[in-house]
Amino acid sequence: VVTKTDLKVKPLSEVITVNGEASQVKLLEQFGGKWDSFKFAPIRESQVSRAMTRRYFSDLDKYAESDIVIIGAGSCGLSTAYVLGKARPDLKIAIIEANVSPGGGAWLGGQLFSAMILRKPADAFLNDLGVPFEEDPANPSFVVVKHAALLTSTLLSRVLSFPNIKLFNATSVEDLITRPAATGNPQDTRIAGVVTNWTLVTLHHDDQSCMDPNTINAPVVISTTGHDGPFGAFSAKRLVSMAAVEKLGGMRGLDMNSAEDAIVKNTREVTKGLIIGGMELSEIDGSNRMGPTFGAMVLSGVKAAEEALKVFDE
Ligand code: AHZ
Repeated sequence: VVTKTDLKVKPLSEVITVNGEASQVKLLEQFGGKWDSFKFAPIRESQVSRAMTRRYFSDLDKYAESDIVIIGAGSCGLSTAYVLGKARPDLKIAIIEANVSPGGGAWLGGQLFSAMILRKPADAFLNDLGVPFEEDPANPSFVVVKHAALLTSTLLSRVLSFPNIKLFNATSVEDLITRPAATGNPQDTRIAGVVTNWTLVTLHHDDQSCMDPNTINAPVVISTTGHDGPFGAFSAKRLVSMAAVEKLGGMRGLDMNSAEDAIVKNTREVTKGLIIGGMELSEIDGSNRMGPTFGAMVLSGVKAAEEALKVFDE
């Protein structure tokens, strides 16, 4: 812990240990002990506004026609984006996340606990991503990441670094864009994109007059909005209300063994143009929940990416 007194009597470089990080040492060489003459480069406020808004609106313009839209940036949606970003740098991929903070339920391992459990063979995903984990000698069937936030923050930073992926957070998918089937059968309806709005607007449709949404067209939409709840299972429920799916299976009780296998194996194109993965799928299929084990979420992301790539590899 660095105290004010320490800083007065010693140069920063002597007080802070930096675990041998060269870049940090250089920062200390650059700034350490020179705070009296410290000054940021000058700025005008409007430059900040323009730098942000120009980029945001240019992204809205660019991604209005996307190749893939991922709904939800939880553990499944982010894993899907990671695999797609690595496999196909040529595709334009938009992620729409209702929350300000992406990550869904993956900032904790479960309840209020920090460690995250992933059943094997999901350790292969961690190795690919470069996230360290421990083996648990008493429990050889799973591995442990010391803090769920380590997995989530690493996934996020990798996903956000891909130049072909744009995350629109604080933005909700309010509806799906549809194209009628030649058969006239609603179950053959094709999904052709998403209807979006800023989440704060979405939350106020009941007490404000009409605030029309925005749209993104895409030949492939991947929905990973989690199980039912205030925000969850969005596309699953919408498919039922538009008669593209007859009725929801409804998520069943907790059974780790059957739940994780089922979610990974059944991650698929549920309706033409719409792949569903992660816990949202349990609402379609009536499969069990698994509780706080995340192997199925990351591997459902791998399967969702594989399903999506079939469309572009054809
Ligand atoms: O904010 C939601 C969350 O970040 C987002 N989302 C939901 N509806 C949306 C909408 N538009 C945009 N209409 C939306 N975003 O989707 C994300 C879902 O993340 P999640 O962590 O809830 O779902 P997941 O399937 O990736 O992971 C599930 C983790 C669970 S739940 C569970 C159990 O209950 O047994 N076990 C596990 C491992």
